[in-house]
Amino acid sequence: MSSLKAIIFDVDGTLADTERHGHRVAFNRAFHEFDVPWDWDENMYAQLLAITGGKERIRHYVEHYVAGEEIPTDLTLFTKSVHARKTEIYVDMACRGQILLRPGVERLISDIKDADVRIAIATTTTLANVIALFTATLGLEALDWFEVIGAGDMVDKKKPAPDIYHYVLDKLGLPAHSCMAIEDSANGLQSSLAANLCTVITANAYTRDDNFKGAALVVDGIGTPESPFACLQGNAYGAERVGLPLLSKLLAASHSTIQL
Ligand code: XBP
Ligand code: MG
Repeated sequence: MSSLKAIIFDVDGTLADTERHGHRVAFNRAFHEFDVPWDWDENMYAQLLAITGGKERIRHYVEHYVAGEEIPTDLTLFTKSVHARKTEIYVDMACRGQILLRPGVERLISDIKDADVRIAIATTTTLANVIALFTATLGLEALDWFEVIGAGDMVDKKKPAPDIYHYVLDKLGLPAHSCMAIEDSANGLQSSLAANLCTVITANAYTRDDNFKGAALVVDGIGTPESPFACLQGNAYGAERVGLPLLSKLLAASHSTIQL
């Protein structure tokens, strides 16, 4: 079994808390502009997060919560149009610095880069959102740090299907057993596990109660020197932050479990 060669990050909920004050707000603004009386509050949005992908989420909402004259006549066209506007709004919010990276993320990415371990992205969100977030938070040069960015509609089936991880592994040219995934949700974990990736979960308020069976470790964040992570499931080997030493130990442990 090989050592750790690449780390594949999810974006939404993992690298940044994008959902509550980012995507949710952008969806609602787009609905308002399109003159539909829909407003997703935090509780409704928590339920809708079970559906990954913005277009898929809008369609699901219309099919399950909207009735009568409020149902758009051409749902596919409506969904596409309102989602395109939602993306513009989200990109604008990210460019204005309204969406921040989670604590410890910048340090972790910098450590991985310095150690010559490869970095990639596997996300359900639209590529433009990822570019805007990284450029605004890490700077334009950060786009070069991510060797592969697998995003949105680049694959047919979004998470929890493994397609986006297969896509990224294929582009990296690496086998799953030499890579690790960092995720925040049950949908993300199902996706990475189905691609045979050893996975660490950095949970957040929306996903804390998800089922994380099969994760190598579940913590409540990357952790910083001032604010170490809380370990929610698994063996953190005494570490207080997610870093390369811990990730390497977890990958090695996953190999020995497979061999048993
Ligand atoms: C993230 C998502 C995304 C965003 C919206 O899931 O489900 O759909 O909420 O993005 P994950 P778009 O973190 O598991 O990748 O509107 O651009 O689709
Ligand atoms: Mg996520």
